[in-house]
Amino acid sequence: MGPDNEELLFQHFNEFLDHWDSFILTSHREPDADATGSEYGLYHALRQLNKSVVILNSDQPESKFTYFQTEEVFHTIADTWRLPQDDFAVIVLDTGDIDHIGIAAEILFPRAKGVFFIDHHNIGKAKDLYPSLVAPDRAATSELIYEFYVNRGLEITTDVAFALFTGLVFDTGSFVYPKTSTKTFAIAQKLMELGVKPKEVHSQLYEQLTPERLKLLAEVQAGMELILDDKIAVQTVTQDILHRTGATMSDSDNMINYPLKCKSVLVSIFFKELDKDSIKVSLRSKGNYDVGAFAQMWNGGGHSNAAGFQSNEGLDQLKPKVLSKLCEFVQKTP
Ligand SMILES: [Mn+2]
Repeated sequence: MGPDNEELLFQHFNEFLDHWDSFILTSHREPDADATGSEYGLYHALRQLNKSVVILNSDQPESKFTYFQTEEVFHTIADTWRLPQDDFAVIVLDTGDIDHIGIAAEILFPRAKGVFFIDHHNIGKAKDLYPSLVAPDRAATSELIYEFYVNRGLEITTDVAFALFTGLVFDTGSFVYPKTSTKTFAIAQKLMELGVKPKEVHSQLYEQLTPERLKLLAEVQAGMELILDDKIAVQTVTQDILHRTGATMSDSDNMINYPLKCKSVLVSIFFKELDKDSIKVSLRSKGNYDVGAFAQMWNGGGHSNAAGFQSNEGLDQLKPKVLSKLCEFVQKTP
């Protein structure tokens, strides 16, 4: 997308803003650092433009994604009393897919007088249905919000600079993912000039692990097995391990992804013992190893590279059965 085209999109957005006095900002479920950074940025931009504005997401963001806020602005759709009494329009940030918004879409869309999407993803059908500012060549939605401040000549406070910088760092994997551009670095420079300390942002995002989670990680990885010529990685969390480490089951989130960093690993499987006869099994894969189809065989579901199922069998009975089927399944995949 050329810059001229982007300018036109900003013009559409400005026209949209002119129509309403009251706005609700929302984003995808489990809002991440780019979702919250761009929401926080746009919230303050619209306040400067004398608009009334509320942020209502389906889920409360993790605190590491909102550390930059100096006032409480992130609310969930459960706080419906915050819905404006008068007409309002909705601005959706950081997703182009209505299905990713969650319950907020079901409650907000029927009541909204207008809906506008601001996003940087290549996918999502919303741009065919609603007016939008979608720039797939941009590394983060936070970049677009920065450009909006420039476009309207608004003042970027240090808090907002931190928020937008956090979005940039997160969505670019600390300035290395493919969409990281010279524009990204130029924006990062401006935000630093406004007072952002990159080390502080990095520390808030990536150095907040609890000791319990670190101990859990050590135990889970110590128990990891590689089977089928190192093609399948198997990890397990038992109630015993949780007791020993003081961690909770949610502390094991994302640990399934780590083995995929290994060249030879094609499928990562993770067993969670919720209790003695309730086991949750998650699967992740690379390439054409369709773990969604595998999960369906066990009455579960998901996507081709991320899926799962649940069983009422004990870990000792279930695990060998699942692993032998999984080996067959991987061997059969062309
Ligand atoms: Mn994003």
